[in-house]
Amino acid sequence: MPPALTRLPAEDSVSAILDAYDAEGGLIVEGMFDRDVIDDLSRAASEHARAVEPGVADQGMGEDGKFFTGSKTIRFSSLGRITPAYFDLLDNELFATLADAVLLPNCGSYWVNTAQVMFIGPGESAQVLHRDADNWFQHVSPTWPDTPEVTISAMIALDEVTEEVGATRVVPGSHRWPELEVYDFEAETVPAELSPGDALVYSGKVLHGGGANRTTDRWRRAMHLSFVVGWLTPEEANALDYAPGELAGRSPRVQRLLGHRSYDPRPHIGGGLWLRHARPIEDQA
Ligand SMILES: O=C(O)CCC(=O)C(=O)O
Ligand SMILES: [Fe+2]
Repeated sequence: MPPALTRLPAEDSVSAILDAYDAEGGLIVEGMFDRDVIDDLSRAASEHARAVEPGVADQGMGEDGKFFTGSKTIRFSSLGRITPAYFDLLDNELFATLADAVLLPNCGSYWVNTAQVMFIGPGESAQVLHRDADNWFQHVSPTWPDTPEVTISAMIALDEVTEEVGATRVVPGSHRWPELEVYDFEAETVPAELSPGDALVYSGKVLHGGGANRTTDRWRRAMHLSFVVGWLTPEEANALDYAPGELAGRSPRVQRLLGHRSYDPRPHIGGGLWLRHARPIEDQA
């Protein structure tokens, strides 16, 4: 097995965290999210999960889609609809600092790609190894392996996440492998074991996948939150979850992350490309 992923406390320096991220393609940040925010999300997610059948999040592809998302796994999004603690998660300062450092060299701003509860059920098999940036394959394929970073992800523990219940498996260093398309199901992986509030923060370029749940009666209770550069379309149509004005009391960052602000390419080029319309647009923060 390759060496375990680097684990650093959230209080460590941003440069130490970014160095580990660059070197391995991901790391574990301990205590990244406030415990009260995590407890709130955990409660709301568990309650909502009772109404969700395992395997229904099949990417609209039936059995073929479950190959990726799991047939014994509960997944759902639109998390701001189940608890406002989600907005606190989006305002997390350390994740903002890391995402700024990784993504802002390549965009004027970024937004939420997807935020999903991912509860891996007893007996679920391991997810296929993949790179999250392959969502935008037309960007990744011609530029690999020097692909500019377009997405950063976090797997956030809502409960103890052990290897046995299906901790995310990561192939450290695979963000730099010369070959993009790797179908090696035997690749050497390490599990990202987490306590509540810890996060696996990883590059869209690193190979990883959900682990098998080898228990008969316990769930892998975690969630995923990822950002993508503002010039690419996210996996989820997040903006539709909130009516116009509904995010007025939230921070400008939350409004932007959820698609309630225009894209401004500055400082890379020119100015905002939007025009004044019949409806007032937001002032730029
Ligand atoms: O459930 C996990 O640990 C990882 C899930 C994942 O990587 C994905 O669905 O893109
Ligand atoms: Fe993934």
